[in-house]
Amino acid sequence: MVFTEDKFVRKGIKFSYCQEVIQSIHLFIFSKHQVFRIVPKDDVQLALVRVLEDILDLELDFWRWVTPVDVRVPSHSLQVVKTYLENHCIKYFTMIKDLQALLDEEQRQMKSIAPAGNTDTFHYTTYHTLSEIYSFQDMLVAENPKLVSKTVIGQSYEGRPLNVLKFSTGGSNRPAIWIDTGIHAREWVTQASGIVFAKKIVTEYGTDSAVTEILNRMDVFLEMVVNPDGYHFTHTNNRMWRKNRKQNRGSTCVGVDLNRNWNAGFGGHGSSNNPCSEIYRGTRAHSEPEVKSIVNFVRSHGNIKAFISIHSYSQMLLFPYGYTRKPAKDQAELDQVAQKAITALASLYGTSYRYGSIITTIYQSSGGSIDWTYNQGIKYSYTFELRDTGHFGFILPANQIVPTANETWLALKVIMDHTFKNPY
Ligand code: 0X9
Ligand code: ZN
Repeated sequence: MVFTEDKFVRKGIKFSYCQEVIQSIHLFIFSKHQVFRIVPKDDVQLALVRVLEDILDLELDFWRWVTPVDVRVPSHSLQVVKTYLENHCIKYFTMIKDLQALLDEEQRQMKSIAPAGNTDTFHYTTYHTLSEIYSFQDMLVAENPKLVSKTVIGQSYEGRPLNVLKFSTGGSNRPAIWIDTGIHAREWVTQASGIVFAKKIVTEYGTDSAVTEILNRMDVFLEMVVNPDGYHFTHTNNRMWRKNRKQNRGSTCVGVDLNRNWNAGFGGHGSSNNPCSEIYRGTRAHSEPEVKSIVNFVRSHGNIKAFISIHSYSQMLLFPYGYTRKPAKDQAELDQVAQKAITALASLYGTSYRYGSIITTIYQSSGGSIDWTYNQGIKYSYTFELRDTGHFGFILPANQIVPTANETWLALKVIMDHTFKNPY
């Protein structure tokens, strides 16, 4: 029997208790789910691993599709998958022994912290709910009215506001840099890093010469939660959710992969037409409001010079293309800037990144955001895959948020500075 909040209140049971009960009814529990790292030795073995993806009963969740492949295996499938891999002599090991234990720790950490009243006391070292992020944005705007403003560029599928923070010291329609985080819901370190970047911009304006010079001539736009419905869902129902929450017609499977929905090689290899797939592209390019809102914004702004979209995990800095092997016409320059950016990133804590075009460095993927922006003429189009390389994967411990954001910020500044110094 499902109790409503109302019934509990009427029976005089404490609201906080009933909320917990209601949430647990819908919450996915990942007890004894394990994350395997599978290391196929050649393409034949890789193909054998990919076969597992089509056996729906196994309910596997691929965290990384390329070698080494990371996959979450529910407890009921552990034995079958192990036997299959062993029978085919495919090497694998367990990266995460009990996923739920990591999630419990993540929750414990989040709940141990009281909400902050301003952006100085805000807890940057923890993960936050969507409403906490929205209130962070409002606090930052209220505290820095001359520098920061909030633009709502549209509404998500479920009607949530798509907020973009604008950092500007004046002028009109100045050349601009776009940064987004959280297009994939479960990549929590990205939304958390977006918060840190926002605070850094306001503290470094006037104290850091590069940031000051850039902001004296250019604007910065930051969308911290591109996929708010998905993000909310990761907090309330399923921590491992990736897509948006579109109710797909003719299917019981929910969600479109917002990084397969752009009009750049839309429908090509590395995307799926199956609504149940994690890389489902949607019915047509820009069908999703979360994507269409950015498309409209970029088009109507008309003066965006760098577009940086931030994911996790794998520690990579990528540039176009993802849908074709054809090298981008600015490949040499993009490559050089990427190399400089990852060198700056590594200078802080030694974190090492790979870099290169999407298709040669990670995998072929069609309908991705930065391929579209690049084809629109935004030369400095980049994608990051933040920490780590798979030890914790999407469940990066909260104590790594600030170090991750700090090192990434150095790389972002290299790209921003290069954009500033190389007008086109
Ligand atoms: O597959 C993706 O969308 C990204 N990897 S993730 O594990 N974060 O999902 C890679 C993005 C690069 N591809 C394009 N921008 N086309
Ligand atoms: Zn992603």
